Amino acid sequence: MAENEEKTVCKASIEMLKKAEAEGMDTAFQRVEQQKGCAFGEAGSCCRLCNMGPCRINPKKPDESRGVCGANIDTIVARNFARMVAGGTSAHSDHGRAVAETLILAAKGEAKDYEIKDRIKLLEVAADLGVEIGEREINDIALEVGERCLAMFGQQEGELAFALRAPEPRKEIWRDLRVFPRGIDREVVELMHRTNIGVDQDYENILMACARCALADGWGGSMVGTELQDILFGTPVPLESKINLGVLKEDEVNIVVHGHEPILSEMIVLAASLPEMQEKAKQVGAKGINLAGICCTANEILTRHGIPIAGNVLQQELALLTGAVEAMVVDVQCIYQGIGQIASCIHTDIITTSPKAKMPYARHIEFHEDRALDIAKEIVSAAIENFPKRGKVSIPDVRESLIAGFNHEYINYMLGGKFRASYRPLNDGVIDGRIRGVVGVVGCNNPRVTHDDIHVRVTKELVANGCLVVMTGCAAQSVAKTGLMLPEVARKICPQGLWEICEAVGIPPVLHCGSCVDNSRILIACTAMVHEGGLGDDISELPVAGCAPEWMSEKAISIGEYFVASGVYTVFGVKWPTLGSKNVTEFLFQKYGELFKNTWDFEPDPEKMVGKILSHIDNKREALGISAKRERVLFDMAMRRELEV
Ligand code: SF4
Ligand code: MSK
Repeated sequence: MAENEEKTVCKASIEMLKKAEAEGMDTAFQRVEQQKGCAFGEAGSCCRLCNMGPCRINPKKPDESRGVCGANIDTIVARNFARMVAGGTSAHSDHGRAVAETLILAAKGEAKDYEIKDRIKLLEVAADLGVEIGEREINDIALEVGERCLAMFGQQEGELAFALRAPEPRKEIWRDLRVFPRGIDREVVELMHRTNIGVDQDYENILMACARCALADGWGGSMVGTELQDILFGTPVPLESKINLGVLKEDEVNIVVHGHEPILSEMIVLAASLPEMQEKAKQVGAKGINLAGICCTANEILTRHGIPIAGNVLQQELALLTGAVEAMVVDVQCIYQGIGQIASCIHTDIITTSPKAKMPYARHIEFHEDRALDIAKEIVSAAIENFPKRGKVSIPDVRESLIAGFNHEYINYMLGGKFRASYRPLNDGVIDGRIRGVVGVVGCNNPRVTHDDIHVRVTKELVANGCLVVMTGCAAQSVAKTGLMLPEVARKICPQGLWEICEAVGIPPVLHCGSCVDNSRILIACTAMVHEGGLGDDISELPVAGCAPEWMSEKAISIGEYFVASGVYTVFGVKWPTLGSKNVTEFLFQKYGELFKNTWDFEPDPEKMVGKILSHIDNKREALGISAKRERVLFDMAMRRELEV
């Protein structure tokens, strides 16, 4: 059995894992050791799409067998990959749909607790969608924007409106390849249909449909989610907060919100701040109410309100083991069933809120937008009532500061100022070599690799080699825990050109850009770099890359797929789900390069991953005629120690 120090590099998590061991509690870190996996499943060569199966093809002898229906290994592997894309797209997009529905209710006055917080963004989105502005009331405009966005889900033909924001050459590629996304739901349904038994049996055709579906996520469902959340809850601006289990408080009622949709968490933030709720907490002996987040919902309320983060996805069970959480309030996605079992042994209430996501050992308080604040108050009250039932508490004294809340709008503003907002300084920094390239490091944690370790190593090496790093999701939280999201680290770790820019603008070299759906912000930022000029005519020409070093969710595959189809070279770590088929893997890793001008890649070793990203960026710089020869900075132990927190 692995030592706790091999399971995670996060000190707070190590402390909690020791506690779990001492108390005989089970977490993902232990369960992963019992689940050894299956070679066929890992290769993507196991099919259970119909009741004649399951059928398994040995990837070492792919020509020796076929499925009962005659499916070969290429078809099976491609179909499994496609279903991951469809699953990921559906999750992001259903989230986006919920936000569109809330905006419509708010605009009609039927969700009285929500209001339009960012009117400028509403007008910008309205203009992009061709919604008339004129002298109309703000709620009329919001209603039409919400309805137009909602209609994107059921759209049957034509081109998704937000995808029209992409650079012209990119749109031409999509049109030529016939992968321009039509409607969001249509692409998901079609991909699920194609991968039924006896439908699409041409792996290349399936993989092209994957691109179309994923584009409906990045430039559709996820973008609807991000844009409308900004309109409803405000576009984030940089603010300071704290992260790690040490943000929980021994003398306050701790409520942890976990999941993805800020429709719920925004109301919990409001309810917890009400004087009546604070007073209620005092009546049960607590000093107040302390709200913290886990996973992406944490990123949403961090970037809009500065609410601290208790941890990333692999810390959800560990947060409960502190014994200090009165309620963990969950909605959808990335919520481990294991939290229910832990909660059943302690005083914590797991409160499910979505009719789409119920779980054993949980209490269900269903959330409805038309009574949002009242329901949020009910949830906060339930947590307060739990406070006197607390047993022994042990909160790791580990927390770190971070600055979060960067996005396309703020980059524009911070570089160009209010009156000449522009990407010009960013593009100039890239062109003159002070910024070598821009890399998105995104995705989940996965207990199959040491928790947080690869995120941190990859990110440190990228910034040490002159790259500006933009992060989302749980990856962002891994790195924030090490203090890398503070402006003062720039001079310590970055080459001179990059730290000069960071200091001049007052930013860290690693920018926290939000949650999983906010990867759509990175698409917009890439498009803005193209439009600014000097770095080519298409996203594929930019010296940029993406990676997900510790990914686990289908959503990560969908994100990677839309990044690649949008022209961004993207490397994933841990394991790669198509290795059972040489043809499928080559299509994604090579043929996509001819078609989409950049490819997927797989590299579990963090140093090699950074090497691949840097050589890709340098090749792009050379193609643009802006290359400058430079040595790779390898991160040695002394440098690692210097940045230890
Ligand atoms: Fe087997 Fe074909 Fe059915 Fe898949 S679809 S389980 S390969 S018979
Ligand atoms: S929460 S999808 S574990 S990033 Fe978005 Fe984290 Fe991955 Fe879930």
